[in-house]
Amino acid sequence: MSLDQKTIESLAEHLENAELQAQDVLKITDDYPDMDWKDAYDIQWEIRRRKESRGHRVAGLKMGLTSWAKMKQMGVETPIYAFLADYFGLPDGAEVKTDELIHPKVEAEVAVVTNKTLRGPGCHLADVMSAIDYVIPAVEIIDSRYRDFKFDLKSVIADNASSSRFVTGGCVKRIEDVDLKTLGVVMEKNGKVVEVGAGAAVLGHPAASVVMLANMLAERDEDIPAGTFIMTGGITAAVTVEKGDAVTVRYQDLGCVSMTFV
Ligand code: OOG
Ligand code: MG
Repeated sequence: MSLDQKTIESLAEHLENAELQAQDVLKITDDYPDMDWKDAYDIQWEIRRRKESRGHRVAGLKMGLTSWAKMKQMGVETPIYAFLADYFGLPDGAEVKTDELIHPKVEAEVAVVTNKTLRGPGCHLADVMSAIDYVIPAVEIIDSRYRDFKFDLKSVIADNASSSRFVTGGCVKRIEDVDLKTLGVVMEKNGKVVEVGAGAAVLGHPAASVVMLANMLAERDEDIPAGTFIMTGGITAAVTVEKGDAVTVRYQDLGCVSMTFV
């Protein structure tokens, strides 16, 4: 750890205010080039603590930068995790309030819901497969608080991995009725196909993303509680959206998730 507790708290406040006021900021490593990985996650966990202390609940967890398309787009090559606050969640067909966001992008993801505690280290694919109850189509709306969506890994971890909104929809299926690896997705913006992909883009299999999450959380002596909603990471590159845009993502055998930006 290279930052003291006071600095962790003030950086958490700084980044959370940027989120709440939809105001971009400079990446924090510009001012704190020596911060380490633990500092970065400490800031994220402090943002989580701040929200919970105001009565918000954690709606789930997410992994980010789990596909090559995302890593290449953002210029970083390590997956990261973050949390989802209750007010991030929107229903299918939602009107997303663009004025509450800085420069939103959408990502096609598959989410899962667990039914057992998952704890690393040493968590593996079979543990995760036997702990997933349901698969839910989900579209994440990310919104980096950093100017021009430019950051390095430590800055983006501290910024809760750009988490901002997510929309669930389509049909929920039991894990045994879905092949997560070959699951196809088609993203359309204003009626035109803009991205296509399959589940295997996420670390070879979306459940591998949950394996990694359990093992990363173990480094902080945390686990994934039973009943956790987990978004496994964008399958394709993220797509920029603006006020007036309509987005639909079609999931093979799982229906669609749609939203408009108002
Ligand atoms: C970081 C968040 C990435 C994903 O699914 O890969 C993410 C970012 O690209 O801003 O949520
Ligand atoms: Mg995402």
